[in-house]
Amino acid sequence: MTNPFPLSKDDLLKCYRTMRTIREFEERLHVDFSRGDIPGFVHLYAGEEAAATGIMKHLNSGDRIASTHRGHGHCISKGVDVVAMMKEIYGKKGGTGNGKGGSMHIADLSMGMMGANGILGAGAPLVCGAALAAKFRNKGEVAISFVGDGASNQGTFLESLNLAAVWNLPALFVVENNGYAESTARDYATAVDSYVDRAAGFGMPGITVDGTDFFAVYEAAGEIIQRAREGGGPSLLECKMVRFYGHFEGDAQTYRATGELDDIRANHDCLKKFGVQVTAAGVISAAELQAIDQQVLAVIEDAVQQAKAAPLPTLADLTTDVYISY
Ligand SMILES: Cc1ncc(C[n+]2csc(CCOP(=O)(O)OP(=O)(O)O)c2C)c(N)n1
Ligand SMILES: [Mg+2]
Repeated sequence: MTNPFPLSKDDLLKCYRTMRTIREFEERLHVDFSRGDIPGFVHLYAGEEAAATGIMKHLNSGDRIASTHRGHGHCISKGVDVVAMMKEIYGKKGGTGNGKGGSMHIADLSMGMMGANGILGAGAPLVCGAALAAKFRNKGEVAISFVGDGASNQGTFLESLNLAAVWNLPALFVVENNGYAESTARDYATAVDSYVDRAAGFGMPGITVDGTDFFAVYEAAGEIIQRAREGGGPSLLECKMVRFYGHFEGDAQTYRATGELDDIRANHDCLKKFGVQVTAAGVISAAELQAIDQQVLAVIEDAVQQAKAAPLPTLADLTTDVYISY
């Protein structure tokens, strides 16, 4: 049997495991949040896994990313520990921010994950800084900013595109276009249809891909990341995608069309698509995928149990982790 894919079987299994880990992490948060177990606010990445995984597969720990309010998928695919993430979301000690940040402030600088961000468009200027540092270090590292379709209209994002182009930075700007900003449809609030056109307005290449197709994302991201590593400058990648849940947990989603969510799950599930592609090609069996599904469920259950058992931060913890010493 020949493998028609651009990745080895071992790598394909790893990517499937990453996508499945994101999915089960989010499915579990959905349940636990509705039970009232989780404090604060949670925005789920379920449905969008192929984008983060297809892009991050090209990155090393020296490459940096800046994430969004919907950041769990970016964190997991960049290699942040799921137990530390779960503890953080549960507001417990031992979390990535010792339980003081929650879902929208997960960061792990040791993995090049500069942070989720509750401020729309705030990651893009950070990525210009990280990419400028990478350019000076001259080791071929890149920095990637993720924004939603809504955040792509923020001034910070547009200024960052310009700055990255002017400075010819090894930066990549990923627009995760899931069609909505909260309840506002993308087409209602964004002047151009094509992000490729928008990229051209800043003098950089742009590519639009089906963000629910892992291989389409992997291929497009590979091309522009390689270009950035070789000094070719920044690019924009639009991933058209779907979100399985509401804007935030608790969103009644009255703005969705009738049948929209059923259609998304039935016809635009990136994990199902990946499964069909690799099994139809005879590279991976359904049993191999199911074995990973079972293993991932156990990993997530263990993360939740560890998070529940971990202590809450104390009053004294309020004054720690405030400043960083270099
Ligand atoms: C600067 C700023 N303005 C407004 C908000 C409130 N807000 C949070 S998420 C969101 C919608 C974001 O939509 P999009 O960028 O498409 O990302 P998605 O939620 O679809 O992943 C808004 C308006 C914010 N957090 N920051
Ligand atoms: Mg959106």
